[in-house]
Amino acid sequence: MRGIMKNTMLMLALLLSPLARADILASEGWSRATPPGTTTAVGYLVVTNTSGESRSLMRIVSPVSDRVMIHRSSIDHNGVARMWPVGQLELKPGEAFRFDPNGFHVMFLGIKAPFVTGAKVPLSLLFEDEKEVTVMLEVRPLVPDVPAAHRPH
Ligand SMILES: [Cu+2]
Repeated sequence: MRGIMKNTMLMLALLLSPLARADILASEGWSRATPPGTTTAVGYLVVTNTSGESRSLMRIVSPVSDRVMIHRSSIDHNGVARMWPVGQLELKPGEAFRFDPNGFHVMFLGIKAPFVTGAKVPLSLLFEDEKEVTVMLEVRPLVPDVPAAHRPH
């Protein structure tokens, strides 16, 4: 039984390996714990295109959320933080694209359970040709400096 399990796992790994693009690296993934009753959450990470060609990030999915979007936030001329959805994202050759609290973020809409400090949240980046890169976001404590743009819509 053990051997069969091992073989199955190995086969699964082989089947999945074409999806794990070596030329796209996702790292430094993190998120914030969510306050009670909140159905939205944010995620940050760095996506590096180590290939010699541009790569298009088409969409992002996660089993923990109904929908995941790419959002961009900035401060308008009145000093008000705003955010808006971004469609696909093009990563230039060699580019390290950074999602961080001052620019682009991953927006979870409709999370199925609160994000708890210390938990790991899986995120899958879907590139053109259905190439997929999965990263785990580490949930950090909710701190008061969360920009206004990240309050529930
Ligand atoms: Cu957002």
